[in-house]
Amino acid sequence: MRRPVPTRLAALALIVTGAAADAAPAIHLNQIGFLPDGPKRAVVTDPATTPLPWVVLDAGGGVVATGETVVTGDDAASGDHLHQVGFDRVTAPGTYRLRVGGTTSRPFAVAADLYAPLASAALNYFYQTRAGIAIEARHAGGKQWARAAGHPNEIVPCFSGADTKGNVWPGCNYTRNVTGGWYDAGDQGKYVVNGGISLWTLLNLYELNAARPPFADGTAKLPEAGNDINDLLDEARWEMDFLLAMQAPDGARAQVPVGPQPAGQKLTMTAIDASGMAHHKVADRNWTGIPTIPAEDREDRLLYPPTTAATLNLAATAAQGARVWKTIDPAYSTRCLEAAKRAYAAALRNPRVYAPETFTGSGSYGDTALGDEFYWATAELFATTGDAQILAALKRLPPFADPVSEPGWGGVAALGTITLATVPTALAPAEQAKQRALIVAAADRYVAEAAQTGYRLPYASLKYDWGSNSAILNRAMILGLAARFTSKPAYRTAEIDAMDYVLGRNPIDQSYVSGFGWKPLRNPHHRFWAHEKDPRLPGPPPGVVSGGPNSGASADGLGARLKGCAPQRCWRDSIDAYELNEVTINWNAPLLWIAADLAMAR
Ligand code: 9MR
Ligand code: 9MR
Repeated sequence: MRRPVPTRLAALALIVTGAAADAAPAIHLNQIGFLPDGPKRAVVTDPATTPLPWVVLDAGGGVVATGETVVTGDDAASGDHLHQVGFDRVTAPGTYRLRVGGTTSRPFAVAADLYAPLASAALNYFYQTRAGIAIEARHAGGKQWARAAGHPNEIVPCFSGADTKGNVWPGCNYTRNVTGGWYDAGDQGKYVVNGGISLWTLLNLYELNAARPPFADGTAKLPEAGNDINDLLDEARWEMDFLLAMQAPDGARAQVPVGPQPAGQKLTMTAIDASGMAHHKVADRNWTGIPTIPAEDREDRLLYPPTTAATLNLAATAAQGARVWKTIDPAYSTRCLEAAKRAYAAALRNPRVYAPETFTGSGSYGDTALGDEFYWATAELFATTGDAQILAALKRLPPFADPVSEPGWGGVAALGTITLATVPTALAPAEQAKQRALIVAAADRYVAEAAQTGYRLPYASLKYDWGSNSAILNRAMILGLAARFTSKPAYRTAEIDAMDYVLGRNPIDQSYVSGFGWKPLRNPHHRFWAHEKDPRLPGPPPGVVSGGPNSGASADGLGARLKGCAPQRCWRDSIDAYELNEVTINWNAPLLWIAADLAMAR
């Protein structure tokens, strides 16, 4: 039969699709490479609906593996039509390239020590974000990152007077010396909520690997290196000291809103006994400009009112710290445990003091659902003390049996579950096994999600929130734990899938980590690493992760320009894009955890 002569329209369609099909496929992969025994996957953007041939070439151009892509088709998260390539069988260390159709990828490594440099750099971020101490070139990786101490001798009073909504705060009759700690992010606020999960993540990395913890003394670039104490713990203590300092003294009184407050109305204030509570944050009275070098911040620095959430963050991390430092520094351990118990009692006495959103100059980290914070603190206190009454209370709290989801600053139940699942405690073995099963069940869900996505990401939702990369990295932590508890390789594979995405296997070929990959993060929202605004200032040091795509970005000009983006494309490498390109301690902490986990020989 003769083929029908194409109509003009059909001919046009042929030309159009033909032109698209002729466009070279785009290859997206982890820009730092692959572990020899690990999964090796690339994602290819191409309109072809049938498999494409691929080859892996070694450094000399020799073909070491061949195959055909798997067509996965249209992908809503990226807006792309996709194929996947798997070349796990290339296991020999070396430098390779992947060729698909007419496109050859940039060179990538297959190497066993792939993640050690990333782990070190991710830890060094915490040093470089320290407040109260001069940052030295020899520890910071170069003189461009050296700076004078920011906010030294930070002895601060409580906020008093009117907030942005005209609520009048009485202040307090004491000051606190809160010198030190880590700045939160691109801003120079220091927040107990968020400091808590960040510190916990570092301490957990230590505790989980207590037999052979990463960052033995002298292996990291830190002023404390050589003090006979593990360097990860040295860094963690910088924040632990700060959190301890945020605790209100005995006899402290505060006027605070108790319980949820009707939106748009003045807060109803109640006088409380705030002894042992933690102040929510110490921060600038007004937003500082960009850039602002920490030592040149001229704003008032103030203690903001105590909150239940901050108090529970202190209780949880100080209880965890009491365990970790028990034999290393018994006096410090005792101090931590006493602070934890005081904080816990204070939170029980004042369970509904929420952070108001009525201040300016800093983020609010507001949270009115504190069941998870109570659970986390209770779990940590039980793990440290073995107290039977605390155990009884713990078992009555829903997260003891509820499904686990990845942790975040406002959702910390999983931190308690992880501690119960991993730390030797007075919990019966069968009950510890149940906690592990909750983690494995969450990991199973994430593995299943990865299989549904075009980029093989253990995150199938099309909602990419502020800090989406941290949700993905925190899922990777759950996956890494499941890999430890079981022998199923799928968990480690999905953990690596998450890292592959963060390091470049995404539609915009973006390594979201500074200094790693051929297209790294360069212009975070940061007041010192602000090279984009002032050429005399540096860009970010290596090892800093961007918050990542934010499909809800809307508050600034850039947000408006991103309207309509496919979720994984809602991102720009711009210092102005604070909703999607800030960096912060609670995002770098899981980056460090995963990089160290993948770097560890097992
Ligand atoms: O720079 C601020 C950043 O560190 C915070 O994460 C963010 C959200 O709280 O706010 C940023 O400051 C912006 C402010 O909220 C609104 N005006 C523009 C500021 C950024 O230039
Ligand atoms: O990480 C926080 C994110 O979950 C919130 O949606 C957002 C707005 O409230 O605030 C983020 O936290 C910022 C904090 O408020 C101020 N320092 C920088 C943090 C990261 O952008």
